[in-house]
Amino acid sequence: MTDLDSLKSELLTAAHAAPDLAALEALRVSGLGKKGRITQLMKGLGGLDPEARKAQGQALNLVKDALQSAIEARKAELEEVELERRLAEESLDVSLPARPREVGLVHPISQTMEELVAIFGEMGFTVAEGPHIEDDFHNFDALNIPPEHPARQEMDTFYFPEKPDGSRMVLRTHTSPVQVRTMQSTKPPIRVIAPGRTFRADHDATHSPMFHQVEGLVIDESTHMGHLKGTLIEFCRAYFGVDDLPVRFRPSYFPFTEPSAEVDIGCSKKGGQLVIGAGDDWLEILGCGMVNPKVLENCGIDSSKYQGFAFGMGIERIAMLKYGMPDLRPFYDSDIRWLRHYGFVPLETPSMVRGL
Ligand code: 2NL
Repeated sequence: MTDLDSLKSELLTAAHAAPDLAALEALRVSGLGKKGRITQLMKGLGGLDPEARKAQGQALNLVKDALQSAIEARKAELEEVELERRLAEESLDVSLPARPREVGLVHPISQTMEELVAIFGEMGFTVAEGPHIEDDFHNFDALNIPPEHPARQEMDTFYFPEKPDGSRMVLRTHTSPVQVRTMQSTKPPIRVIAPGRTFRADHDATHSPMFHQVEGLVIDESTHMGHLKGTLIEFCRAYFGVDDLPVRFRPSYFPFTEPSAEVDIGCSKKGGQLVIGAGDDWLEILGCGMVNPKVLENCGIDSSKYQGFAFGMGIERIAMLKYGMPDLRPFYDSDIRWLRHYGFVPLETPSMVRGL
C-alpha cells in the first residue's frame, strides 16, 4: 500500500465515521482546505519531472474526488438524521385560535362623498379638485361676491397675512373656486362636481371651522332650469333612497346665481323623530340656481352663447340627516367608539347606488 492509498483510506474512514456536521467540516479542512494534506501534496507536484507529475497528479485528483463524495454523502446522512430527530421532537399546535384581525371602517364623511361621486358619476359628472388656499379672485370676486359682503369680513373668513402687494390669501370658504378654475381652463360643455374641505371662522354646536361641501356645475349652450330641477330631484331621491320623495324649490338669493333657489325635501318631524319622505314638513337640503352671467364672463365664458346651473350642499349635514347622527362635533374627535358605531365597512356598494 502506497502512502497515498493509506492517506485515502484514513480520510474516507474518518468521513464515514464523522459523528456530526462540525466533525465533518473539520475533516474537510484538514484534507482539502488551504493547508490540507491533499492540497499540500498538490503543491508538491511542481518539483517532480513531467512523467511522475502526471501520474501523481491523476492519483491525487482521484483521492480528492473520492473524499469530496464521501463528505457529501456523510453530510446528507447526518442532515437526514437531524431532520428525523426534529420531526420526532418538535410539534405544532394547530388548535391555537387565530389572532382576531382588526377591521378598519370608512369615516361617514368619506362614505358620503363616495356616494355623491357615485350618484353624480352615473349622471355624467366628473370630479374636480383644487387648492384649499385661494386668492380673493377665485374665492370671492369671480363669484360676484361684493367687497362689502359679510362673508368677506375677517369675522367669517380665515385670512393669511398680507403679501407685499397688499393682497391676502384665504382658506377657501366654499368649493366654488374649483368650478371657477374649471371654467377658466375648460371649454363648455362642462359637467363637474367639486367635493372637498372648506373653512369658515365659526365654531359652535352646529358649525365647525373646517367642514365639507360638494358643489356642482353644468354649462352648455341650452342648459336650463328644467335640467337643474330634474338633476336635483333625481339626486335627492337617489341619495335618500326614496323613489317618490317630495322635493320643492323655494326662491332664494345668492350673488353667483340668478335666479336662485333652495331645495327642500318632504319629511315628518313628529315627537322629535325625523322621518325622510313621510309627513308634511320640509327640510332644507341644498342651494342652487342658474349661473349668473356676470360669473360666466368673470371666468372667461361667453354668456351670450353659454348658460348653466350650479348647486352646493354641506356634506356633514346630509350625512347627519341620512344616518341619524344627532351631533356635528364628534365628526372630528377621532373617538374610536363613535367611529366604530357610525363607520362603514369598506368595499361595499353603497345602498343608494344599487337603487340607481
Ligand atoms: C349652499 C348653496 C350654492 C353655488 C353654490 C356656484 C358656483 C359657481 C357659480 C355659481 Cl362657480 N354657483 N355655486 C350656487 C348656488 C348655491 O350653494 O347652500 N351651499 C351650502
